[in-house]
Amino acid sequence: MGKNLVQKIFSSHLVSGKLKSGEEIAFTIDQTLTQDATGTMAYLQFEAMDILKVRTKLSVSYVDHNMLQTGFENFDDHLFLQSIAEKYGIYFSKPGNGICHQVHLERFAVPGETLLGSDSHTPTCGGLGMIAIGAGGLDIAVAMAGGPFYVSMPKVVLVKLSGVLQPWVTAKDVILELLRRVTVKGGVGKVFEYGGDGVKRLTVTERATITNMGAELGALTSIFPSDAQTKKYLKMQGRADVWKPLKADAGAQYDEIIEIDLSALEPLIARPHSPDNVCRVSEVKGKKVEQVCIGSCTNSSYHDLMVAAAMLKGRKVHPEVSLTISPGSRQVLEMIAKNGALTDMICAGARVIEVACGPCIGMGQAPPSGGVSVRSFNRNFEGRSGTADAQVYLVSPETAIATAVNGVISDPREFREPIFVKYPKGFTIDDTMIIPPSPKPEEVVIRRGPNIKPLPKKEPIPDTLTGTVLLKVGDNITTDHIMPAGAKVLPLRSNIPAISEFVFEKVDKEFVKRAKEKGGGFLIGGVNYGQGSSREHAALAPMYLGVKAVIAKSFARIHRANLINFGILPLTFENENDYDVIDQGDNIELPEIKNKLKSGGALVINDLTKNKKFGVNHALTPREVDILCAGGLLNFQARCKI
Ligand code: MIC
Ligand code: SF4
Repeated sequence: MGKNLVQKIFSSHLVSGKLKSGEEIAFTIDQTLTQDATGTMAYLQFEAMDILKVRTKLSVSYVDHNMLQTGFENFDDHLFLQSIAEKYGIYFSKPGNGICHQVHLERFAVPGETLLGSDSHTPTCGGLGMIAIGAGGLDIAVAMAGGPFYVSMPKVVLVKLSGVLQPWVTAKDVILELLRRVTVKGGVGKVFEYGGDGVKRLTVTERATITNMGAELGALTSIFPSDAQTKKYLKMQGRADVWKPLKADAGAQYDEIIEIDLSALEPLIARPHSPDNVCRVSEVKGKKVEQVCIGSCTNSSYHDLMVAAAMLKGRKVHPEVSLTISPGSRQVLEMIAKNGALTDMICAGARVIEVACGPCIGMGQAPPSGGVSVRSFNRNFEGRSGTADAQVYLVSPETAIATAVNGVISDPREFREPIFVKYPKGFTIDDTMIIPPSPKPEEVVIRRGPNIKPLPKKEPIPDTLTGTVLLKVGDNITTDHIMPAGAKVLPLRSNIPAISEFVFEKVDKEFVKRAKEKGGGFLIGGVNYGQGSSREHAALAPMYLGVKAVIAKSFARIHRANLINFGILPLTFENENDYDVIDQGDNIELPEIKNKLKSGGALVINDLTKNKKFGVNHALTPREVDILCAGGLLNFQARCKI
């Protein structure tokens, strides 16, 4: 029987398990990436493993998130990361070189290899034929130490593309269409493999926009074949030597097939406050906007910015709109600076901001109170922009620029004649902001600023867990709800005691006080609990506050793994109606938990306040049970050495 592309790459990297959906598999990791906001923790964890040099083919540490330096913390972290990279055999991409996913695609991605990154949008490199997966920092630390990555074998969905995108309809509209159909929880436990005749006309950067935002489907990853487009892109990056053809075998089997006719798509828009709240741009056009932002790891390629510049040439940004543009990499910025496109943007009145994540993670450019912000980004969760009552919409750069010029949400098809971007023969290549590891690692001294605090420790779980329900939340709670980001909180990523003060800040201001008074306890969640980012701080900080278990209707993959890695039990209701029975403030007990996890016995929760019992499931593999019983992955690793 023919293999699909996902099966091919998994089988060439398989360490254990069978490629049967739902079974736990372990596979080797060729490359890792970290970014600064998750990287400091990942490297503290790596240091704790006592290994002299990374054991991957390639590891890269990027600085792109914590770029505002309003205090010493972020710069200190950058220096820590640079010295760690020099010492342990890691390449260091300096602040200003670009957003990790964009730079990795340009300079490092290799078709057919595996990449694990401490950022949920790591699947971007799936656009170049890699199996690229986002995970918590601790999983990246283990991979850097040479350990395999464990995951439950996903279902493989073929997204069969046919037809051709019409003028002004873009790759962003393809992924928004998928989000409209599948929703933010529809991809959990799945990989989206793209195929069909429509694939061959999509460029690598268009493919990367689609795989990037596959993260919003909750998918493990997304992948495109490696073909003539891939070869062309790699050649333009001066890396033709790493190209190899890769595609599914004829007759390959899939668990599901989704068909999209590219010719039938229209410009789409995700309305507040979820990336799957999608409708046609034409349905909301005319709405007044205060801000438009172009950039983020979804849409900040050379192509995206050239289109934006061409649309702005000879025009002006609407007087009541603030337009920001943040290029995805220094390569892109340098090229648009040299060819004059940057001048067109500046003349039009755009605010050109740093090559970084910037407004996407609330690092500046918060919209005004109650303001409408239209962004070419991938997430529009409530409050993520830095303004609690802002209304954030997600669109293609084309729709965004049409909107910036008109001052109201606009359908780009009404703008003017289609624009064709002319490409030079090759991209401008200058890797001088990527610092290679030191040839004398023994001489490198790690620079540790005062904000970098040691990792908190967790004890093995006791036989019986008791405590109070500290908080009950609804469906689709994001990691931005649990552990907010933004300019104020992000500098505390290396300091768990300090960052813990902000847990659930935007959901319930009293949460931290309550958790401390009660000496920890439990959380109750709805479906898709913990969707969004890979930030392990959304598990680490609750762990620090004494959270013992989260009982939810279902979990997002990365967050579930992070909970386990930090010794917090992720449990699901056997009967979802019990969610309605249990309340915040109830005292509950999970008796003989350790025994039952080990022996496979049914887990029961005693709600002592309501005097009721109900069943909960865990779906933990034996390995995950051992990790939890040890009090988390670091304790577990220390016992069994990788
Ligand atoms: C995000 O887009 O939410 C982030 C910031 O890139 C996160 C990582 C983090 O919280 O540091 C992600 O997507 O994983
Ligand atoms: Fe950065 Fe935004 Fe991409 Fe996250 S989604 S990596 S914050 S640009």
